[in-house]
Amino acid sequence: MTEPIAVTPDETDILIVTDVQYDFLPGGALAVPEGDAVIEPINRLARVFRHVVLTQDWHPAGHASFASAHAGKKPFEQTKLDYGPQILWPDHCVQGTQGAEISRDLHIPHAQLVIRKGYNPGIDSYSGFVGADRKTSTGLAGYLRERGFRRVFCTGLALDFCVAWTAIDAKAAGFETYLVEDASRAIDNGGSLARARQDLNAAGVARISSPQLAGI
Ligand code: VGL
Ligand code: ZN
Repeated sequence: MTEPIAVTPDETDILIVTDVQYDFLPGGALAVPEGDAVIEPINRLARVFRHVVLTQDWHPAGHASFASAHAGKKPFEQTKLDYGPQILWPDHCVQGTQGAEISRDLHIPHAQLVIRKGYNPGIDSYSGFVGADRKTSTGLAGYLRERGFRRVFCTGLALDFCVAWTAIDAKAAGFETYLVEDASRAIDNGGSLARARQDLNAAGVARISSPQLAGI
């Protein structure tokens, strides 16, 4: 998509900033390559959007998505949980730790909601909307609907996991959904970025870059 998109700070547009937390930034437990490159474009976008929601990966110690919780398993290997296949990660974003904090370099004092996700010990949640069991809702779709938003613009970390799943679920919930790629970076493990882009296209999420947004 290359046409400009008119974004005025419209009452029906919302920016979602996913998981810009120290554990996903350089030096963090699950550092996303160039993860810190999202901060400047997100700050620029946030100056234009009147409405912003943040998500925060928020796991209890010993979470089922941690390789350390499965004997003999290493990070980035797969296992099977009750709800299906699960990639195993290094311990990250443990509740109350510094690594789980949202970066102080984000300047979004007007953000209106922080959705925490992945707090259920046995269920991962890449998406800001629904857990990996595809049943446990965070309530975000209801919140956005009740406030009358129509278009959702997704940014943050990581493009191929939490940002992609959040965008796909936003679209499935009925919102016109955009993923702003220059305001996002990927883990890209085992072809995950190419797969995510296919899934985003198939879902009808528009992949855009922030210069396409008029007024940014
Ligand atoms: C994420 C892996 C595990 C993400 C969260 O924010 O993309 N990825 N937990
Ligand atoms: Zn996580």
